[in-house]
Amino acid sequence: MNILLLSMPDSFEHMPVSSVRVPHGALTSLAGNVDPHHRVAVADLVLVQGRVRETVTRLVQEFKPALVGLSIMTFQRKTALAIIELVRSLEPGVLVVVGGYDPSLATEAYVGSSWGAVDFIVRGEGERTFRELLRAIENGTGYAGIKGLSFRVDDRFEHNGDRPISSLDDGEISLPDRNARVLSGYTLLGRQVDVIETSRGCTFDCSFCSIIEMRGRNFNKFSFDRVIADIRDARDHGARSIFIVDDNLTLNIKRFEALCRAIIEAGLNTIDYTVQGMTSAIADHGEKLAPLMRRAGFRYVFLGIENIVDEDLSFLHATSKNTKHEAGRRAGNAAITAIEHLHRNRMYVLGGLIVGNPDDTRERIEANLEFARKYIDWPYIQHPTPYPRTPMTKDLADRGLITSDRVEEYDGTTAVVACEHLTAEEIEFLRWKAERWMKVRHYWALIKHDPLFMARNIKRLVDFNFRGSTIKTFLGLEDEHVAFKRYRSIRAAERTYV
Ligand code: B12
Ligand code: SF4
Repeated sequence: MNILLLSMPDSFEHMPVSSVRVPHGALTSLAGNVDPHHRVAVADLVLVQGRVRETVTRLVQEFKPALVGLSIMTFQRKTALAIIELVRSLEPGVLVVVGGYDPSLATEAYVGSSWGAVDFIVRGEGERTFRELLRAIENGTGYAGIKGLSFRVDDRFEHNGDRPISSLDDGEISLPDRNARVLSGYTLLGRQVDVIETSRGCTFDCSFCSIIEMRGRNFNKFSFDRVIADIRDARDHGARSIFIVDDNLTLNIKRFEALCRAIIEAGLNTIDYTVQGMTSAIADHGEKLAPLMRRAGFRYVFLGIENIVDEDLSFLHATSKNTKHEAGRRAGNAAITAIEHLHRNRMYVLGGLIVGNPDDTRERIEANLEFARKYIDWPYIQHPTPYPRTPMTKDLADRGLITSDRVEEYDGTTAVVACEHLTAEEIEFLRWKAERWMKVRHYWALIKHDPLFMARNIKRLVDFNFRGSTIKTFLGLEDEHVAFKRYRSIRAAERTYV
Protein backbone atom coordinates (compact mmCIF):
# COMPACT_ATOMS: atom_id res chain seq x y z
CA MET A 1 0.00 0.00 0.00
CA ASN A 2 1.24 3.55 -0.70
CA ILE A 3 1.16 5.57 2.52
CA LEU A 4 1.80 9.29 2.86
CA LEU A 5 2.58 10.55 6.38
CA LEU A 6 2.45 14.27 7.06
CA SER A 7 3.50 16.45 9.98
CA MET A 8 1.90 19.88 10.14
CA PRO A 9 3.63 23.09 8.97
CA ASP A 10 2.59 25.23 11.96
CA SER A 11 5.47 26.61 13.97
CA PHE A 12 5.70 29.06 16.82
CA GLU A 13 7.64 31.99 18.21
CA HIS A 14 10.68 30.15 19.58
CA MET A 15 11.22 28.12 16.40
CA PRO A 16 11.68 30.55 13.47
CA VAL A 17 11.65 28.32 10.42
CA SER A 18 14.53 30.22 8.87
CA SER A 19 16.81 28.60 11.46
CA VAL A 20 14.95 25.73 13.16
CA ARG A 21 13.32 22.96 11.13
CA VAL A 22 13.27 19.76 13.19
CA PRO A 23 12.08 16.42 11.76
CA HIS A 24 9.08 14.76 13.33
CA GLY A 25 10.25 11.62 15.12
CA ALA A 26 6.85 9.95 15.24
CA LEU A 27 6.44 9.65 11.48
CA THR A 28 9.75 7.96 10.74
CA SER A 29 9.13 5.67 13.70
CA LEU A 30 5.76 4.68 12.21
CA ALA A 31 7.44 4.20 8.80
CA GLY A 32 10.07 1.92 10.35
CA ASN A 33 7.45 -0.27 11.95
CA VAL A 34 5.03 -1.12 9.13
CA ASP A 35 5.31 -4.42 7.25
CA PRO A 36 8.12 -4.13 4.69
CA HIS A 37 6.02 -4.42 1.52
CA HIS A 38 4.41 -0.99 2.10
CA ARG A 39 5.78 2.13 0.40
CA VAL A 40 5.86 4.95 2.92
CA ALA A 41 6.62 8.62 2.21
CA VAL A 42 7.17 10.98 5.14
CA ALA A 43 6.77 14.72 4.54
CA ASP A 44 7.51 17.24 7.28
CA LEU A 45 5.52 20.23 6.04
CA VAL A 46 7.48 22.67 8.21
CA LEU A 47 10.15 22.32 5.49
CA VAL A 48 7.79 23.90 2.96
CA GLN A 49 5.89 26.27 5.19
CA GLY A 50 5.27 28.79 2.40
CA ARG A 51 4.31 26.13 -0.16
CA VAL A 52 2.04 23.72 1.68
CA ARG A 53 -0.79 23.53 -0.85
CA GLU A 54 1.54 23.00 -3.83
CA THR A 55 3.64 20.42 -2.01
CA VAL A 56 0.73 18.33 -0.72
CA THR A 57 -0.89 18.45 -4.17
CA ARG A 58 2.33 17.32 -5.83
CA LEU A 59 2.92 14.52 -3.33
CA VAL A 60 -0.63 13.19 -3.64
CA GLN A 61 -0.49 13.30 -7.45
CA GLU A 62 2.96 11.71 -7.75
CA PHE A 63 2.80 9.20 -4.92
CA LYS A 64 -0.88 8.20 -5.24
CA PRO A 65 -1.36 7.20 -1.60
CA ALA A 66 -4.14 4.81 -0.60
CA LEU A 67 -3.81 6.16 2.91
CA VAL A 68 -2.74 9.54 4.30
CA GLY A 69 -1.72 9.86 7.97
CA LEU A 70 -1.42 13.17 9.82
CA SER A 71 0.34 13.85 13.10
CA ILE A 72 -1.34 16.73 14.92
CA MET A 73 -0.66 18.91 17.97
CA THR A 74 -3.58 20.92 19.33
CA PHE A 75 -2.50 24.24 17.85
CA GLN A 76 -2.25 22.53 14.45
CA ARG A 77 -5.82 21.21 14.40
CA LYS A 78 -7.20 23.87 12.05
CA THR A 79 -4.35 23.39 9.56
CA ALA A 80 -4.87 19.62 9.69
CA LEU A 81 -8.53 20.04 8.74
CA ALA A 82 -7.58 22.23 5.77
CA ILE A 83 -4.99 19.67 4.62
CA ILE A 84 -7.49 16.81 4.90
CA GLU A 85 -9.97 18.79 2.80
CA LEU A 86 -7.27 19.40 0.22
CA VAL A 87 -6.27 15.73 0.10
CA ARG A 88 -9.91 14.64 -0.20
CA SER A 89 -10.49 17.09 -3.03
CA LEU A 90 -7.53 15.57 -4.90
CA GLU A 91 -8.18 11.91 -4.08
CA PRO A 92 -11.75 11.38 -2.75
CA GLY A 93 -11.26 7.68 -2.01
CA VAL A 94 -8.12 8.02 0.12
CA LEU A 95 -8.25 6.72 3.71
CA VAL A 96 -7.37 9.33 6.35
CA VAL A 97 -5.75 8.44 9.68
CA VAL A 98 -4.91 10.96 12.39
CA GLY A 99 -2.63 10.46 15.40
CA GLY A 100 -0.46 12.29 17.91
CA TYR A 101 -1.26 14.36 20.99
CA ASP A 102 -4.38 16.16 19.81
CA PRO A 103 -6.31 13.26 18.27
CA SER A 104 -5.31 11.11 21.27
CA LEU A 105 -6.40 13.57 23.95
CA ALA A 106 -9.17 15.47 22.17
CA THR A 107 -10.58 12.51 20.24
CA GLU A 108 -14.08 14.04 20.39
CA ALA A 109 -12.90 16.96 18.24
CA TYR A 110 -12.20 14.55 15.38
CA VAL A 111 -15.44 12.60 15.32
CA GLY A 112 -17.79 15.60 14.92
CA SER A 113 -19.40 16.57 11.65
CA SER A 114 -16.67 19.00 10.57
CA TRP A 115 -14.22 16.11 10.81
CA GLY A 116 -16.36 13.85 8.63
CA ALA A 117 -13.30 13.22 6.52
CA VAL A 118 -11.36 11.24 9.12
CA ASP A 119 -11.59 7.44 8.89
CA PHE A 120 -9.35 6.31 11.75
CA ILE A 121 -7.92 7.81 14.92
CA VAL A 122 -4.84 6.18 16.43
CA ARG A 123 -4.76 7.05 20.13
CA GLY A 124 -1.55 6.94 22.17
CA GLU A 125 1.60 5.15 21.04
CA GLY A 126 1.22 4.43 17.37
CA GLU A 127 3.66 1.88 15.95
CA ARG A 128 1.82 -1.35 16.75
CA THR A 129 -1.69 0.09 16.29
CA PHE A 130 -0.79 1.50 12.88
CA ARG A 131 0.84 -1.76 11.74
CA GLU A 132 -2.24 -3.75 12.79
CA LEU A 133 -4.54 -1.21 11.13
CA LEU A 134 -2.73 -1.60 7.79
CA ARG A 135 -2.98 -5.39 8.06
CA ALA A 136 -6.71 -5.17 8.81
CA ILE A 137 -7.29 -2.85 5.83
CA GLU A 138 -5.37 -5.18 3.48
CA ASN A 139 -6.96 -8.37 4.75
CA GLY A 140 -10.46 -7.00 5.33
CA THR A 141 -10.53 -8.51 8.82
CA GLY A 142 -12.33 -5.64 10.58
CA TYR A 143 -11.05 -3.23 13.21
CA ALA A 144 -12.80 -4.27 16.41
CA GLY A 145 -9.76 -6.10 17.82
CA ILE A 146 -7.20 -3.32 17.35
CA LYS A 147 -6.37 -1.70 20.67
CA GLY A 148 -5.86 2.08 20.69
CA LEU A 149 -7.94 2.56 17.51
CA SER A 150 -11.11 4.57 16.92
CA PHE A 151 -12.79 3.92 13.56
CA ARG A 152 -15.70 5.22 11.58
CA VAL A 153 -18.76 3.03 11.05
CA ASP A 154 -21.12 4.90 8.72
CA ASP A 155 -21.59 8.26 10.43
CA ARG A 156 -20.44 7.37 13.92
CA PHE A 157 -17.20 6.26 15.57
CA GLU A 158 -16.39 3.07 17.48
CA HIS A 159 -13.68 3.44 20.12
CA ASN A 160 -11.67 0.31 20.96
CA GLY A 161 -10.00 -0.01 24.37
CA ASP A 162 -6.65 1.67 25.02
CA ARG A 163 -3.43 -0.07 24.06
CA PRO A 164 -0.98 -0.64 26.93
CA ILE A 165 2.26 1.23 26.31
CA SER A 166 5.25 -0.67 25.00
CA SER A 167 8.04 -1.66 27.41
CA LEU A 168 10.54 -0.76 24.62
CA ASP A 169 13.16 -3.24 25.87
CA ASP A 170 11.81 -6.21 23.92
CA GLY A 171 12.87 -4.99 20.47
CA GLU A 172 9.26 -4.71 19.40
CA ILE A 173 9.69 -1.14 18.16
CA SER A 174 12.19 -1.12 15.27
CA LEU A 175 14.43 1.77 14.34
CA PRO A 176 12.90 4.71 12.48
CA ASP A 177 13.04 4.65 8.69
CA ARG A 178 14.75 7.91 7.67
CA ASN A 179 14.85 6.82 4.01
CA ALA A 180 11.09 7.38 3.92
CA ARG A 181 11.58 11.18 4.09
CA VAL A 182 10.77 12.85 0.79
CA LEU A 183 11.56 16.48 1.67
CA SER A 184 14.88 17.95 2.77
CA GLY A 185 16.20 21.03 4.56
CA TYR A 186 16.24 20.10 8.25
CA THR A 187 18.33 22.51 10.27
CA LEU A 188 19.13 23.66 13.76
CA LEU A 189 20.87 26.98 13.33
CA GLY A 190 22.72 25.90 10.23
CA ARG A 191 23.54 22.29 11.09
CA GLN A 192 21.47 19.44 9.72
CA VAL A 193 19.42 18.17 12.65
CA ASP A 194 17.71 14.89 13.43
CA VAL A 195 15.80 13.46 16.38
CA ILE A 196 16.41 10.26 18.31
CA GLU A 197 14.79 8.67 21.38
CA THR A 198 16.40 6.78 24.25
CA SER A 199 13.31 6.48 26.47
CA ARG A 200 9.62 7.33 26.63
CA GLY A 201 7.56 8.59 29.55
CA CYS A 202 7.96 10.45 32.81
CA THR A 203 7.03 9.71 36.41
CA PHE A 204 6.31 13.33 37.39
CA ASP A 205 2.90 14.95 37.05
CA CYS A 206 3.35 18.60 36.07
CA SER A 207 -0.12 20.03 35.70
CA PHE A 208 0.49 21.59 32.25
CA CYS A 209 2.05 18.53 30.58
CA SER A 210 0.17 16.24 28.23
CA ILE A 211 2.39 13.26 28.79
CA ILE A 212 0.61 11.78 31.80
CA GLU A 213 -2.80 11.53 30.11
CA MET A 214 -1.08 10.26 26.98
CA ARG A 215 0.95 7.45 28.57
CA GLY A 216 0.40 7.34 32.33
CA ARG A 217 3.28 7.86 34.79
CA ASN A 218 6.06 5.51 33.75
CA PHE A 219 9.54 5.41 32.26
CA ASN A 220 10.51 2.91 29.58
CA LYS A 221 13.92 2.61 28.01
CA PHE A 222 15.39 1.53 24.70
CA SER A 223 18.63 -0.50 24.90
CA PHE A 224 21.87 1.42 24.36
CA ASP A 225 22.67 -0.78 21.35
CA ARG A 226 19.50 0.51 19.73
CA VAL A 227 20.18 4.11 20.77
CA ILE A 228 23.71 4.05 19.36
CA ALA A 229 22.48 2.44 16.14
CA ASP A 230 19.82 5.17 15.89
CA ILE A 231 22.40 7.96 16.36
CA ARG A 232 24.68 6.34 13.74
CA ASP A 233 21.79 6.10 11.32
CA ALA A 234 20.93 9.79 11.91
CA ARG A 235 24.58 10.72 11.35
CA ASP A 236 24.79 8.59 8.21
CA HIS A 237 21.76 10.51 6.93
CA GLY A 238 23.69 13.75 7.38
CA ALA A 239 22.86 14.89 10.94
CA ARG A 240 25.45 17.06 12.70
CA SER A 241 23.07 18.02 15.42
CA ILE A 242 20.69 15.74 17.31
CA PHE A 243 17.68 16.55 19.45
CA ILE A 244 17.04 13.80 22.00
CA VAL A 245 13.25 13.96 22.27
CA ASP A 246 12.90 11.87 25.46
CA ASP A 247 10.20 13.24 27.72
CA ASN A 248 12.64 13.27 30.64
CA LEU A 249 16.06 11.72 30.11
CA THR A 250 17.23 13.01 33.51
CA LEU A 251 14.91 10.68 35.45
CA ASN A 252 17.68 8.10 35.75
CA ILE A 253 21.02 9.87 36.17
CA LYS A 254 23.16 6.74 36.26
CA ARG A 255 21.68 5.74 32.92
CA PHE A 256 22.22 9.25 31.52
CA GLU A 257 25.89 9.12 32.57
CA ALA A 258 26.23 5.69 30.98
CA LEU A 259 24.64 7.07 27.81
CA CYS A 260 27.22 9.87 27.68
CA ARG A 261 29.99 7.28 28.01
CA ALA A 262 28.44 5.09 25.31
CA ILE A 263 28.28 8.08 22.94
CA ILE A 264 31.94 8.90 23.61
CA GLU A 265 33.07 5.27 23.20
CA ALA A 266 31.18 5.01 19.91
CA GLY A 267 32.99 8.15 18.65
CA LEU A 268 29.66 9.92 18.16
CA ASN A 269 30.61 12.88 20.34
CA THR A 270 31.40 15.14 17.38
CA ILE A 271 27.67 15.73 17.00
CA ASP A 272 25.95 18.63 18.84
CA TYR A 273 23.29 17.23 21.17
CA THR A 274 20.26 18.99 22.64
CA VAL A 275 18.32 17.43 25.49
CA GLN A 276 15.52 18.38 27.88
CA GLY A 277 16.17 17.99 31.60
CA MET A 278 15.02 18.74 35.13
CA THR A 279 16.83 21.34 37.19
CA SER A 280 16.82 19.15 40.34
CA ALA A 281 18.65 16.27 38.65
CA ILE A 282 21.27 18.54 37.09
CA ALA A 283 21.76 20.57 40.29
CA ASP A 284 22.17 17.43 42.41
CA HIS A 285 24.41 15.49 40.02
CA GLY A 286 25.95 18.24 37.88
CA GLU A 287 29.40 18.03 39.42
CA LYS A 288 30.01 14.67 37.73
CA LEU A 289 27.30 14.71 35.07
CA ALA A 290 27.90 18.08 33.40
CA PRO A 291 31.57 17.47 32.39
CA LEU A 292 30.54 14.08 31.02
CA MET A 293 27.69 15.64 29.03
CA ARG A 294 30.10 18.18 27.58
CA ARG A 295 32.54 15.45 26.51
CA ALA A 296 29.68 13.56 24.87
CA GLY A 297 28.84 16.62 22.75
CA PHE A 298 25.88 18.13 24.58
CA ARG A 299 25.55 21.79 23.65
CA TYR A 300 22.02 22.91 24.51
CA VAL A 301 20.02 21.81 27.55
CA PHE A 302 16.36 22.68 27.68
CA LEU A 303 15.69 23.19 31.39
CA GLY A 304 12.12 22.97 32.61
CA ILE A 305 12.53 25.72 35.22
CA GLU A 306 8.84 26.60 34.79
CA ASN A 307 8.84 29.44 37.35
CA ILE A 308 11.01 30.88 40.10
CA VAL A 309 8.16 31.76 42.46
CA ASP A 310 7.25 28.98 44.91
CA GLU A 311 3.48 29.54 44.68
CA ASP A 312 3.63 29.27 40.91
CA LEU A 313 5.67 26.07 41.05
CA SER A 314 3.08 24.64 43.34
CA PHE A 315 0.26 25.57 40.91
CA LEU A 316 2.25 23.90 38.12
CA HIS A 317 2.90 20.78 40.25
CA ALA A 318 6.57 21.36 39.48
CA THR A 319 8.07 21.96 42.92
CA SER A 320 9.90 18.70 43.48
CA LYS A 321 11.49 18.54 40.03
CA ASN A 322 12.87 22.02 40.71
CA THR A 323 14.18 21.45 44.23
CA LYS A 324 17.83 20.74 44.91
CA HIS A 325 19.08 18.55 47.71
CA GLU A 326 22.02 18.87 50.10
CA ALA A 327 22.92 16.02 52.44
CA GLY A 328 19.65 14.33 51.50
CA ARG A 329 17.57 17.41 52.45
CA ARG A 330 15.57 19.83 50.31
CA ALA A 331 17.71 22.92 49.82
CA GLY A 332 15.66 25.39 47.79
CA ASN A 333 15.20 26.11 44.10
CA ALA A 334 17.56 24.13 41.89
CA ALA A 335 17.57 26.39 38.84
CA ILE A 336 20.64 28.55 39.51
CA THR A 337 22.82 25.61 40.63
CA ALA A 338 21.79 23.60 37.56
CA ILE A 339 22.53 26.53 35.26
CA GLU A 340 25.93 27.09 36.89
CA HIS A 341 26.93 23.46 36.33
CA LEU A 342 25.97 23.71 32.67
CA HIS A 343 27.64 27.08 32.08
CA ARG A 344 30.84 25.98 33.81
CA ASN A 345 31.00 23.18 31.24
CA ARG A 346 30.34 25.46 28.27
CA MET A 347 26.79 24.35 27.60
CA TYR A 348 23.89 26.69 26.85
CA VAL A 349 20.58 26.82 28.66
CA LEU A 350 17.25 27.00 26.88
CA GLY A 351 15.18 28.19 29.80
CA GLY A 352 11.60 26.97 29.90
CA LEU A 353 9.49 29.32 32.03
CA ILE A 354 5.71 29.64 32.28
CA VAL A 355 4.41 33.12 33.12
CA GLY A 356 0.83 34.34 33.49
CA ASN A 357 -0.33 31.73 36.01
CA PRO A 358 -3.66 32.46 37.75
CA ASP A 359 -2.29 34.34 40.77
CA ASP A 360 0.59 36.04 38.98
CA THR A 361 1.02 39.77 39.45
CA ARG A 362 3.02 42.07 37.21
CA GLU A 363 5.84 41.89 39.78
CA ARG A 364 5.94 38.09 39.73
CA ILE A 365 6.09 38.04 35.95
CA GLU A 366 8.81 40.69 35.95
CA ALA A 367 10.79 38.66 38.51
CA ASN A 368 10.75 35.66 36.16
CA LEU A 369 11.74 37.79 33.19
CA GLU A 370 14.58 39.31 35.20
CA PHE A 371 15.75 35.82 36.14
CA ALA A 372 15.71 34.84 32.47
CA ARG A 373 17.69 37.94 31.53
CA LYS A 374 20.32 37.14 34.11
CA TYR A 375 20.79 33.39 33.79
CA ILE A 376 19.35 32.01 30.57
CA ASP A 377 20.99 31.85 27.16
CA TRP A 378 17.89 31.36 25.02
CA PRO A 379 14.51 32.09 26.59
CA TYR A 380 11.73 29.57 25.97
CA ILE A 381 9.09 31.46 27.90
CA GLN A 382 5.50 30.40 27.52
CA HIS A 383 2.08 31.08 28.96
CA PRO A 384 -0.22 28.54 30.60
CA THR A 385 -2.04 26.85 27.73
CA PRO A 386 -5.14 24.68 28.16
CA TYR A 387 -4.09 21.56 26.25
CA PRO A 388 -6.73 18.84 26.22
CA ARG A 389 -7.17 16.81 29.42
CA THR A 390 -4.28 18.25 31.43
CA PRO A 391 -5.04 18.99 35.12
CA MET A 392 -4.15 22.63 34.47
CA THR A 393 -6.87 22.93 31.83
CA LYS A 394 -9.49 21.87 34.35
CA ASP A 395 -8.18 24.36 36.94
CA LEU A 396 -8.17 27.23 34.45
CA ALA A 397 -11.65 26.39 33.17
CA ASP A 398 -13.01 26.15 36.74
CA ARG A 399 -11.63 29.62 37.47
CA GLY A 400 -13.06 31.04 34.23
CA LEU A 401 -9.65 32.26 33.05
CA ILE A 402 -9.53 30.82 29.52
CA THR A 403 -10.05 33.71 27.11
CA SER A 404 -9.82 31.97 23.73
CA ASP A 405 -11.16 28.70 22.40
CA ARG A 406 -9.42 29.18 19.04
CA VAL A 407 -7.07 26.22 19.34
CA GLU A 408 -4.79 27.50 16.58
CA GLU A 409 -3.69 30.08 19.17
CA TYR A 410 -2.63 27.36 21.63
CA ASP A 411 1.01 27.55 20.60
CA GLY A 412 2.34 28.43 24.04
CA THR A 413 3.49 31.97 23.28
CA THR A 414 0.08 33.38 22.49
CA ALA A 415 -1.56 34.11 25.85
CA VAL A 416 -5.02 32.53 25.84
CA VAL A 417 -5.44 32.60 29.61
CA ALA A 418 -5.88 35.67 31.82
CA CYS A 419 -4.74 35.76 35.43
CA GLU A 420 -6.61 37.26 38.35
CA HIS A 421 -4.66 40.53 38.07
CA LEU A 422 -3.80 40.94 34.36
CA THR A 423 -5.47 40.42 31.01
CA ALA A 424 -4.11 37.75 28.65
CA GLU A 425 -2.95 40.46 26.27
CA GLU A 426 -1.00 42.32 28.97
CA ILE A 427 0.70 39.08 30.05
CA GLU A 428 1.78 38.37 26.49
CA PHE A 429 2.96 41.96 26.08
CA LEU A 430 5.28 41.69 29.09
CA ARG A 431 6.86 38.51 27.74
CA TRP A 432 7.12 39.79 24.16
CA LYS A 433 8.70 43.07 25.24
CA ALA A 434 11.45 41.43 27.28
CA GLU A 435 12.14 38.27 25.37
CA ARG A 436 13.17 39.71 22.00
CA TRP A 437 16.18 41.43 23.51
CA MET A 438 17.24 38.32 25.42
CA LYS A 439 17.39 36.39 22.15
CA VAL A 440 19.62 38.99 20.50
CA ARG A 441 22.25 38.45 23.21
CA HIS A 442 22.71 34.83 22.11
CA TYR A 443 23.48 35.78 18.51
CA TRP A 444 27.17 36.21 19.36
CA ALA A 445 27.44 32.57 20.50
CA LEU A 446 25.70 31.52 17.29
CA ILE A 447 28.08 33.61 15.18
CA LYS A 448 31.09 31.97 16.84
CA HIS A 449 29.70 28.46 16.30
CA ASP A 450 28.38 28.82 12.75
CA PRO A 451 29.70 32.07 11.23
CA LEU A 452 28.70 31.26 7.66
CA PHE A 453 25.14 30.38 8.58
CA MET A 454 24.81 33.50 10.67
CA ALA A 455 26.29 35.71 7.96
CA ARG A 456 23.62 34.41 5.59
CA ASN A 457 20.72 34.43 8.05
CA ILE A 458 21.22 37.06 10.70
CA LYS A 459 18.99 39.55 8.91
CA ARG A 460 16.15 37.04 8.67
CA LEU A 461 16.56 36.17 12.36
CA VAL A 462 16.51 39.82 13.41
CA ASP A 463 13.54 40.61 11.13
CA PHE A 464 11.58 37.69 12.58
CA ASN A 465 12.51 38.52 16.14
CA PHE A 466 11.45 42.15 15.84
CA ARG A 467 8.54 41.80 13.44
CA GLY A 468 5.98 44.50 14.18
CA SER A 469 8.58 46.98 15.47
CA THR A 470 9.88 49.93 13.43
CA ILE A 471 12.55 52.60 13.82
CA LYS A 472 9.91 54.68 15.62
CA THR A 473 9.49 51.91 18.19
CA PHE A 474 13.22 51.71 18.87
CA LEU A 475 13.57 55.47 19.16
CA GLY A 476 10.75 55.56 21.68
CA LEU A 477 8.56 57.65 19.35
CA GLU A 478 5.61 55.31 19.68
CA ASP A 479 4.09 53.35 22.53
CA GLU A 480 5.39 49.77 22.46
CA HIS A 481 1.79 48.57 22.68
CA VAL A 482 1.35 49.86 19.12
CA ALA A 483 4.23 47.68 17.90
CA PHE A 484 2.86 44.77 19.93
CA LYS A 485 -0.52 45.11 18.21
CA ARG A 486 1.23 45.03 14.82
CA TYR A 487 3.18 41.94 15.91
CA ARG A 488 -0.08 40.24 16.99
CA SER A 489 -1.71 40.83 13.64
CA ILE A 490 1.37 39.58 11.76
CA ARG A 491 1.36 36.48 13.99
CA ALA A 492 -2.37 35.95 13.36
CA ALA A 493 -1.81 36.10 9.59
CA GLU A 494 1.07 33.61 9.86
CA ARG A 495 -1.34 31.01 11.21
CA THR A 496 -2.91 30.40 7.81
CA TYR A 497 -0.67 27.80 6.23
CA VAL A 498 -2.91 26.23 3.58
C1 B12 B 1 10.45 16.75 21.25
C2 B12 B 1 9.27 17.65 21.39
C3 B12 B 1 9.31 18.85 20.72
C4 B12 B 1 10.49 19.25 19.86
C5 B12 B 1 10.52 18.56 18.50
C6 B12 B 1 9.22 18.49 17.78
C7 B12 B 1 9.33 17.59 16.58
N1 B12 B 1 9.56 18.14 15.42
O1 B12 B 1 9.21 16.40 16.70
C8 B12 B 1 10.35 20.79 19.82
C9 B12 B 1 11.23 21.38 20.88
C10 B12 B 1 10.70 21.43 18.48
C11 B12 B 1 8.89 20.97 20.21
C12 B12 B 1 8.23 22.14 20.03
C13 B12 B 1 6.90 22.33 20.38
N2 B12 B 1 6.14 21.49 21.10
CO1 B12 B 1 6.69 19.72 21.60
N3 B12 B 1 7.17 18.10 22.39
C14 B12 B 1 8.17 17.30 22.22
C15 B12 B 1 8.04 16.07 23.12
C16 B12 B 1 8.92 16.25 24.33
C17 B12 B 1 8.39 14.74 22.48
C18 B12 B 1 7.69 14.46 21.16
C19 B12 B 1 8.29 13.24 20.51
O2 B12 B 1 9.01 13.34 19.53
N4 B12 B 1 8.05 12.05 21.03
C20 B12 B 1 8.51 10.79 20.44
C21 B12 B 1 7.51 10.27 19.40
C22 B12 B 1 7.94 8.94 18.84
O3 B12 B 1 6.30 10.11 20.11
P1 B12 B 1 4.96 10.90 19.75
O4 B12 B 1 5.27 12.21 19.15
O5 B12 B 1 4.04 10.86 20.88
O6 B12 B 1 4.33 9.99 18.61
C23 B12 B 1 3.71 8.75 18.90
C24 B12 B 1 2.19 8.85 19.04
O7 B12 B 1 1.76 10.14 19.42
C25 B12 B 1 1.64 8.40 17.74
N5 B12 B 1 1.51 9.34 16.63
C26 B12 B 1 1.98 10.59 16.50
N6 B12 B 1 1.66 11.08 15.31
C27 B12 B 1 0.97 10.14 14.63
C28 B12 B 1 0.42 10.16 13.36
C29 B12 B 1 -0.23 9.02 12.91
C30 B12 B 1 -0.81 9.01 11.52
C31 B12 B 1 -0.34 7.88 13.74
C32 B12 B 1 -1.00 6.67 13.24
C33 B12 B 1 0.22 7.87 15.03
C34 B12 B 1 0.87 9.01 15.46
O8 B12 B 1 2.59 7.41 17.35
C35 B12 B 1 3.90 7.88 17.67
C36 B12 B 1 4.81 6.71 17.91
O9 B12 B 1 4.41 5.97 19.03
C37 B12 B 1 6.51 16.13 23.47
C38 B12 B 1 6.07 15.37 24.68
C39 B12 B 1 6.35 15.87 26.11
N7 B12 B 1 6.32 15.05 27.06
O10 B12 B 1 6.58 16.99 26.36
C40 B12 B 1 6.20 17.63 23.36
C41 B12 B 1 4.83 18.04 22.89
C42 B12 B 1 4.42 17.15 21.75
N8 B12 B 1 5.03 19.40 22.37
C43 B12 B 1 4.02 20.17 22.58
C44 B12 B 1 3.96 21.52 22.18
C45 B12 B 1 2.71 22.28 22.58
C46 B12 B 1 4.98 22.12 21.47
C47 B12 B 1 5.01 23.57 21.05
C48 B12 B 1 3.75 24.13 20.43
C49 B12 B 1 5.33 24.54 22.18
C50 B12 B 1 6.01 23.92 23.31
N9 B12 B 1 5.26 23.66 24.34
O11 B12 B 1 7.19 23.72 23.26
C51 B12 B 1 6.21 23.61 20.07
C52 B12 B 1 5.74 23.72 18.62
C53 B12 B 1 6.62 23.07 17.63
C54 B12 B 1 6.53 23.69 16.32
N10 B12 B 1 6.06 22.96 15.33
O12 B12 B 1 6.89 24.83 16.16
C55 B12 B 1 2.92 19.48 23.37
C56 B12 B 1 1.71 19.11 22.54
C57 B12 B 1 0.44 19.29 23.35
C58 B12 B 1 -0.76 19.16 22.50
N11 B12 B 1 -1.85 18.72 23.08
O13 B12 B 1 -0.75 19.49 21.34
C59 B12 B 1 3.72 18.27 23.98
C60 B12 B 1 2.88 17.03 24.22
C61 B12 B 1 4.34 18.76 25.30
C62 B12 B 1 3.33 19.22 26.31
N12 B12 B 1 3.18 20.51 26.49
O14 B12 B 1 2.67 18.47 26.96
N13 B12 B 1 8.39 19.85 20.79
S1 SF4 C 1 8.94 16.58 34.25
FE1 SF4 C 1 8.69 17.23 32.09
S2 SF4 C 1 7.91 15.40 30.99
FE2 SF4 C 1 7.67 15.05 33.21
S3 SF4 C 1 5.55 15.63 33.67
FE3 SF4 C 1 6.87 17.43 34.07
S4 SF4 C 1 6.92 18.60 32.12
FE4 SF4 C 1 6.09 16.55 31.67
